[in-house]
Amino acid sequence: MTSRIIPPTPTETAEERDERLKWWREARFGMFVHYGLYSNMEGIYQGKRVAFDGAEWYQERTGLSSPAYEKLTTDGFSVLEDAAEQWAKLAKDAGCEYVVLTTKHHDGFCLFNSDSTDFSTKNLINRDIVDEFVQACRKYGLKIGFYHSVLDWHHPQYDYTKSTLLPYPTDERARVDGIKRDHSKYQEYLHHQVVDELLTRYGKIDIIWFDYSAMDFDGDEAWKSVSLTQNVKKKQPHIIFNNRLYRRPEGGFSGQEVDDFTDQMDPRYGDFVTPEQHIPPQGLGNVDWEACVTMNYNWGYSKLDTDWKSSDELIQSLCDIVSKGGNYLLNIGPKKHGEIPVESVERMTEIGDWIKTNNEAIKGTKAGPFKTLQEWGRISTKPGIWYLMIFDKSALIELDLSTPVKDVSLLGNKEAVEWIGSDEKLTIDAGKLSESLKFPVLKVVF
Ligand code: JFZ
Repeated sequence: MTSRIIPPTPTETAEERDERLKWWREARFGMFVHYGLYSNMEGIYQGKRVAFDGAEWYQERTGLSSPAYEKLTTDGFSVLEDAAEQWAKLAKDAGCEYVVLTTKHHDGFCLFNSDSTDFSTKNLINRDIVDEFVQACRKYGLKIGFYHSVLDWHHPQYDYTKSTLLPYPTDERARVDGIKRDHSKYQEYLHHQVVDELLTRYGKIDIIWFDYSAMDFDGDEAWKSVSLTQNVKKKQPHIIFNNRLYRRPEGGFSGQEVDDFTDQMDPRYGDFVTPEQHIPPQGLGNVDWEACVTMNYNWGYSKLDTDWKSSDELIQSLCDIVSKGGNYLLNIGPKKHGEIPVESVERMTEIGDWIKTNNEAIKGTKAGPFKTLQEWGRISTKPGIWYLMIFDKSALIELDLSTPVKDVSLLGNKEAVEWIGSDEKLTIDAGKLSESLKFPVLKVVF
């Protein structure tokens, strides 16, 4: 490994950065879409579930070579005429403010028309799915995010030998062993696709979500990240980007005992950090973060993965993340033709129904006022306002105050709320709130 190049400090001022990140910080909720050739397999290989998770890593999970993978997954691949429209509409109904689509995943297959490869929907089915996606998002007033894998299992010059930690399909490894590769050719390809194609041809793009780097291969060495980032910013100065062009935290993106994003919590590496399948228990202080999460165990659709989280759990996760100052990027993995699994539609719709009533407690709010979490639920805040998002409707809520309360009301409901307030304490018996409400939200005004 050559010595790491520390990317230059961004030239924008703190105020400019705040302005650029404003909509994203207020949004709080977005939808992730994992769709690609692997979706055509629906997580099944030779009649069996290909793996517990990682249906989108189908090529790696099966060990198929690129030609074998291509042959199997392109067979019968077709996309519903209005697939992108369905994804965008669901995001809107769910109360999302933005959607992030996999323009290319690790298998290298492009959902867009590219000058530099035939491995795309354009060549296969004469469709530019990215274009359709962009149009659909604009129709529904959603901000647009492009996920783009910097790993590429298909490009002939992508040199997997440079990292022992980034995955590469086993048979592919055998197939190409001994072949000299020029990784700089791959870097050119990557830059061209991101800067000259994805960020040039589709108008204003709001987020670029790169994926991903390893401890032994990242940043400028791996992706020429300094010029890539500069050129991205030149094309789309307002764009917001994650930090996965740089190495991930020591413990991985998920489940680490301590949320060690310390060497990543720096604007030089990106605008936000990306805990994955994991909500940092104490939040991440002043760092912008977005937890990306699946509804079952897989990002790509997996027919036999029927272990769906309940809508209640997902709504509670949203409240939890918002109460800790993060964003929630909740995934759908459309089926082979782009149809959204009915389970995902149900859950997104139920979240949307809850948000319709309680939008005010989510959008534009900041983390709660207390370090210790409340057992009965979560709190988000705006200046002079606390939103108590109640999970346990039998709880007796007691909160320490530093300013006396002026008023307490129930979002989406006119019924009067009984509360007892002194200068130091607010007491509310949640058991007296209307029975029918799911996760009621009390608005406390100071
Ligand atoms: C990555 C992808 O591999 C995955 O398919 C999905 O797209 C997800 C959103 O992002 O997942 C990763 C990447 C790296 C690690 C874990 C999950 N890691 O290094 O711990």
